Amino acid sequence: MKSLLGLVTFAALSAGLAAAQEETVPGGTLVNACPIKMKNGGKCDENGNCPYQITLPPMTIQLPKQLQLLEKTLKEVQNLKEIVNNLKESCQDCKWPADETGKKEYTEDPEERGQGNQIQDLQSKMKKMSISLKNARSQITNLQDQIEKMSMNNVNDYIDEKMANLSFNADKCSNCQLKESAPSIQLIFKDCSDYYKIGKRLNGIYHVTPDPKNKTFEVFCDMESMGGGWSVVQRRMDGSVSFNRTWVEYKIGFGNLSGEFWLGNDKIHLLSKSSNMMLRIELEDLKGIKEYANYEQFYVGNEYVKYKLSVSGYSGTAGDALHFSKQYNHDQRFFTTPDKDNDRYPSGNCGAYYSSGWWFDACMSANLNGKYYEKEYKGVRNGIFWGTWQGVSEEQLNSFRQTFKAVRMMIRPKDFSP
Ligand SMILES: [Ca+2]
Repeated sequence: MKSLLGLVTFAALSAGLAAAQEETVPGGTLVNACPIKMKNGGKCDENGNCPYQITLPPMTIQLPKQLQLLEKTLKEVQNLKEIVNNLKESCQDCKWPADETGKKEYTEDPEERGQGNQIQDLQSKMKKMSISLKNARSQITNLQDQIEKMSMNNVNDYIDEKMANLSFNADKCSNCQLKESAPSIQLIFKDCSDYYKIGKRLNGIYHVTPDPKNKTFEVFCDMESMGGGWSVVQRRMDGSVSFNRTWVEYKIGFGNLSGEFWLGNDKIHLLSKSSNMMLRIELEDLKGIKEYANYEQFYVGNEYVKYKLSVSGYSGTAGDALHFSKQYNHDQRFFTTPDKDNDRYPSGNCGAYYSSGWWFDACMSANLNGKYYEKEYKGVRNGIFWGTWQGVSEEQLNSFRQTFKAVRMMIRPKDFSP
């Protein structure tokens, strides 16, 4: 009974295998398709029932076509897994765009949480940066306001100062021509020519402010000679004032504006800086001969450049003694006083030798601040000197020295027209 069952089972299995083989190998011939061997496998019992042994050949099971898809799918799944892993890895390194508005929603995924933290850090940094930017912007605005206020204050101060100056002048000159002859109100009087422009025609002392950043000071104005409007910077007329002075005295000025004086290097600097100035030098010798020298351009630097002289564009009758020769040239020379040697004479101080403060070369062809002699003199030529004056070149060592009764230096804007 058992053997029969076994046979039936075998037959079914065999048939199934054959069917499967037939199906997977269409059109193929199956030679010895199933070489199954069955034989007696031991001793038989009393009833004659013998054990059977079945030998099966190595088995290859062909699966249905559809099952192939499984493998494909598996591969695809594997690939997908790899891609996802790669994506995850690359996403950990990736940088999120710094966008304030693009807020990311956070999940419980630890990896995503890590990325979320990074974004949070970035966002807080962005926030801080934008706050400090805003602060900087408001600070800049404040500063701008302050600058505007400051400049406005300066202008106001300046106007106040001018108004005070004006009213001071108006009070002082209640009898002068200011009120009746002022065709227009002018706040700034940089030099004498500005007073001339408002109708001032009297010689005298006026207050000028060539540089609003510096103080107003007095200057003697010649409103009558050569068209007027002249600011006088030096005058010699009677020898009442010594010009043998120190650096500081020449710096601030000395003498009497109504008589003999040196206006002061600081003031001369400011006046010559305020406009393009021309210089006029007038000389009168003991015989009463009058000559003049005009220079189209005149400028004196400040104390830091030792009041360096720039002078050019000569015309006149007295000769160009300031540019006498290559050897004697006062243009582009520094100011020297007996106590401050800025000259080009290496063996000594020209100012000390000639008792004067002047733009000495090594040493001079002109010196309008020399000693005032009332008559011709002998010896060291330390008197007022103008090297191109008639007769000077014929002077012998022991002959009398030429000198001057009156000298003055005055300046006026080059573009001034009376
Ligand atoms: Ca020297």
